[in-house]
Amino acid sequence: MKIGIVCYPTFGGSGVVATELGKALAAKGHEIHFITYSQPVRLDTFSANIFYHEVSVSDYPLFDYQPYELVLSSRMVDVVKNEKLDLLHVHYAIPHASAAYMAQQILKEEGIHLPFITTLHGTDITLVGRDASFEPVITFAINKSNAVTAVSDSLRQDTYRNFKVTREVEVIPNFIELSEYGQARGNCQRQMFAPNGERIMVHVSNFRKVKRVEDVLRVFDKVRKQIPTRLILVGDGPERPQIEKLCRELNTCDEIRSLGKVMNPAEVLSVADLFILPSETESFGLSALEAMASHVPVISTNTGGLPEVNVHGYSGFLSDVGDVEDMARNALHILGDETTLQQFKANAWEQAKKFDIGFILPVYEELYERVLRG
Ligand code: GMT
Repeated sequence: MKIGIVCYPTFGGSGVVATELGKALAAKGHEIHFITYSQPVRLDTFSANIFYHEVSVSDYPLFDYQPYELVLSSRMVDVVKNEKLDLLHVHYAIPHASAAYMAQQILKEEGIHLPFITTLHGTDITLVGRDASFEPVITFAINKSNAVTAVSDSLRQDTYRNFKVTREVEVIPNFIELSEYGQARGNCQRQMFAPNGERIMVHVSNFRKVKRVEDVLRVFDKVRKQIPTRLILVGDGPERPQIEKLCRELNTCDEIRSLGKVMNPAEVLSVADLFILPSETESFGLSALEAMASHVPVISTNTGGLPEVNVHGYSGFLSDVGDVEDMARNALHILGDETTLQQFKANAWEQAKKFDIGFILPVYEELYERVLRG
């Protein structure tokens, strides 16, 4: 099949999932065309089956806001016609689903049938998309998609709850290429972060409010008072200054390493003992799955799709949003003795196996074939 993939090319989970999906489809012989405003960060391999088409918005002085969505639709039309694509798969509804609908209508005028599939990832439904400034367009674009998928059952339910969606939303969970994760990866070594054999906690996110990174620091502060532990922060975003301020207040800066945006978090995760994700809402929690694939148990909240990924008392623990006492208690239980830690590490890996791309890729292929059959 010739498939166009539209996504955010950034470090965010939706872009990572879209890129990894495209890479895996290309490896199976499909021709994949990424249509994005810059090279996707995880598009780091050469493949004869992968093509990249940049969406470039020119800066005309009339516009206070550049009409990206129109340029995207035009680019979709151009690529579909010239590369003879069979279908488009758009990741994150805003504005990709409505841009795809517009492209579909333009192509229809020219006698070209272009089905498109929309994958909902989370904040497009649970936060941003719910806003009245987006809601009617999102509802329309979801209903007009030829197929709609959500990355968890929780997100599927949120979609029905928040929007007047009249069509079926299928759940296809996120996935990982298990072989790309594991212990002792790249140049990363435990001694770099924990020179005296301390335990290592890791948090990976885009440092937006929804991630509650302050809770990471508060849990870490409680844990390090009982067990020598170091914290590695991976990622960057608007909450970073707030986090730096809090680590000074808690006097923990010397025990925290902030690595900023990291191209391959698997390397950092390979030296970790515990992952922490205290999000306010999380439709899936891809970073938690990446941790588990690296044999790292997860302390997370019980919100959104997280219970579908992290199994309470097995691959880690789930707590109510904001309950840092409970998260710290659970972290101390896991890190407290070597036998318990090794058991949770093994369980985390077992749980991650269920999301291996080998199981999920055929589900997407079957969906594409079904959509093409009409
Ligand atoms: O977590 C983010 O803020 C980024 C966002 C994205 O769209 O890139 O992540 C969402 O999609 C990921 C991939 O499907 C999910 O793993 C995340 O849980 C989801 N984020 C939220 O729901 C907050």
